[in-house]
Amino acid sequence: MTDAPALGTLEELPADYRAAMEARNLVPLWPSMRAFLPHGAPRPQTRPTLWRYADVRPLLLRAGELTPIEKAERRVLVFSNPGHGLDGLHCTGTIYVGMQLILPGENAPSHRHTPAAVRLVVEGEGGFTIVNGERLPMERGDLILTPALQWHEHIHAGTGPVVWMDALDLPLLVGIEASYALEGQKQTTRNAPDASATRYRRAGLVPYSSLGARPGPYPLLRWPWGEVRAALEALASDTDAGTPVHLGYVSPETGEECLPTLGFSALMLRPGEQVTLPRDSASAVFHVVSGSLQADVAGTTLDAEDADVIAAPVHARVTLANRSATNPAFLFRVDDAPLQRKIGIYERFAA
Ligand code: 1HN
Repeated sequence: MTDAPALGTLEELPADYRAAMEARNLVPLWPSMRAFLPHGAPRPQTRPTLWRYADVRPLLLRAGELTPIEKAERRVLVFSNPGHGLDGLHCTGTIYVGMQLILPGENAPSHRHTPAAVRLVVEGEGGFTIVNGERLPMERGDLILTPALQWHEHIHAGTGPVVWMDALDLPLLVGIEASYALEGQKQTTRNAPDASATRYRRAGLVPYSSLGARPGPYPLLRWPWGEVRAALEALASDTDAGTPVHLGYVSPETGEECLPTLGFSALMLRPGEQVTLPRDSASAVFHVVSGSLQADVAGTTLDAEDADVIAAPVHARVTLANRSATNPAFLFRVDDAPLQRKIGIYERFAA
């Protein structure tokens, strides 16, 4: 790369010229050109950051005592990346992540909004989400989609706290000034709970009636963890040590990522295994489903356990090492690769 010449500064310009521009809502580009368009690589504000569930859980449970659901609508603690300022609700530049608590008998009311969301269930039994009338059970490790503008509400019919991780493309929607929500009535559930996971029970098999038909955008709404884990274990048996055991969540109808902006994948680290993920241009958030690992994210070392969350900036090199010599570790990853692919900027780097 050649060294580009330094560009002129604002201070070099005559005061009267600057004042004349300002009065007419004009700004010269060259003083800020390099900040908006750094040479060689992006300069992300996102910092490699770890949130420990051991820290989050007591604060989330206390929110359950302090703030009734009616006063919260969604009782969530947001994993706010300090590189963006805590009020920005950024986990990365495009990805919002928080953890949500619902207590027995509570109902987080029905609404829909332009940001797309997913839930990854962390703990508790008896919770369920209703998406457009479909009742979806929430069990630990399950991935549940609530795509853009789909009605959704959460209900807890069991005992004990239920906690899940929410990931949304909220920062993106805020960035394009398109974020808003509509409140709704309690949904009437169809008499076919978890229908999408029943119809699309197994990869490679689709309802016959869907063959040749134009696929609906979101045929499958829930991926039970037990099936994801079994698929990872099967893949591990056919993957060389040191090669990532990594599965992507896709639409069973199109084979494409299941949401337009965010991508979801699951990783297994075999006992004692260390893997370096192929470096790419996407930003990502890792959630430990179970296990104990050491992550190196763009040169920052972070030790993570069950339910901890790690933010990785765009273009980061990520190495993951299972700290257990006897147990596998499982991770769930959210990234913005689908968005980057759609706008033609997704890159995979050689190292
Ligand atoms: C939202 O609608 C949910 O539906 C969770 O559970 C977190 C964060 C920001 C904006 C909307 C939910 C959210 C959210």
